[in-house]
Amino acid sequence: MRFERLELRRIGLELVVPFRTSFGTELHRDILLVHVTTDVGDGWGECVAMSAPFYSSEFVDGADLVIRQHLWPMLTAAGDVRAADVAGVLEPVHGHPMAKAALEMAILDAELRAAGTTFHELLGTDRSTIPSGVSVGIFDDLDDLLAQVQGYVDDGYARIKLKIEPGWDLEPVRLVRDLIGPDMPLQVDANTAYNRTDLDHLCRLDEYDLLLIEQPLPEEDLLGHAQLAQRSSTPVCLDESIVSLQTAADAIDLGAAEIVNIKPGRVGGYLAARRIHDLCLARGIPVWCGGMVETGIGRAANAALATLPGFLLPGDISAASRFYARDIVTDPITVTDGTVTVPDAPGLGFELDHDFLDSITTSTDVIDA
Ligand code: OSB
Ligand code: MG
Repeated sequence: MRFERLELRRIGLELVVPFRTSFGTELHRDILLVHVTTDVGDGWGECVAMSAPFYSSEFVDGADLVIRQHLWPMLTAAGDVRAADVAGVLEPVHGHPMAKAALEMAILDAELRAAGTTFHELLGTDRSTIPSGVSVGIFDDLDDLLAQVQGYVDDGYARIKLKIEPGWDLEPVRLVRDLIGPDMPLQVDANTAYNRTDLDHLCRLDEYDLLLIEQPLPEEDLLGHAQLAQRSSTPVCLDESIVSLQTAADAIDLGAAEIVNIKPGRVGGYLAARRIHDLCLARGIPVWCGGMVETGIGRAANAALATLPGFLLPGDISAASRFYARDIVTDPITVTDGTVTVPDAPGLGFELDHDFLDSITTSTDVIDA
């Protein structure tokens, strides 16, 4: 396909409750949407970079800039490009996987819509539902945490993930385990908040029968994660450390990743995410789909991705209402009996609610090819 124009759209959305992790608290989201117009039609992508570089080095203003100044000019100079070519064309740019992923998404959406194909058809899968997990933030107060968790249990989620950090780990996990009972799947996510001197402490989580512990140590510390995996009966899962197929392969070989959280934005796109899935499936490493508090654009694509056979654990693909009072799509994700229905519309599987989108747009920039 040939590119005609790029629209960079920034939107503002409030979260229904503050989302606190070990790296910060979010209340207001400033999201970059990428809208590509081509000779075969148009498509949308969502950039998952957050406002500040606290989860990873990317942030939304930086992604916006690298797309304008570097990525889009490279794509338009490449001429006839298909979604499968995008990662290769952009390969000379180091890093910036979330910015690259957003562009690839929009091009993939355009390509699939033009062909009348759904994303799950492209992936070759036919599951119509996937299990839905919910990610629960850190609270000032244990009672507030328990009330939130109880609400999500009532909503029917298939598993609970608790954010932890030093000072907010054993006690909240014990109380939540008591609340939800022994059979409800429970896992924790530290977003790199610990270090190698904490391994004994982290092993004390073993008694709560967790599905996994996600990214307790810094993203570069594969060896530390391997040491924890040796000592702990709780499976070690990596999120931030997995930035490419290569790091996934190395982490698995080192024994640092017994489970992998796949986030398309973190690895440069949905097609790279698929390849990491394929590798993990071949190596017998279970994967699940992570979340980046996406709108209905990203969540639709995540739900389709999670139909691949290696996605053996519930993902962070919660209902739109978990984070947003109103989504930007006409058919927001809902959770029924702990599952999400996989979108079945051509493209990545969403239709935009243009009136609402326009009402929350904070800036629009159009760049011709
Ligand atoms: O570490 O999984 C994470 C959200 C933003 C940044 C990092 C993470 C998260 C989540 C997923 O926990 C929340 C969601 O999108 O449902
Ligand atoms: Mg995580």
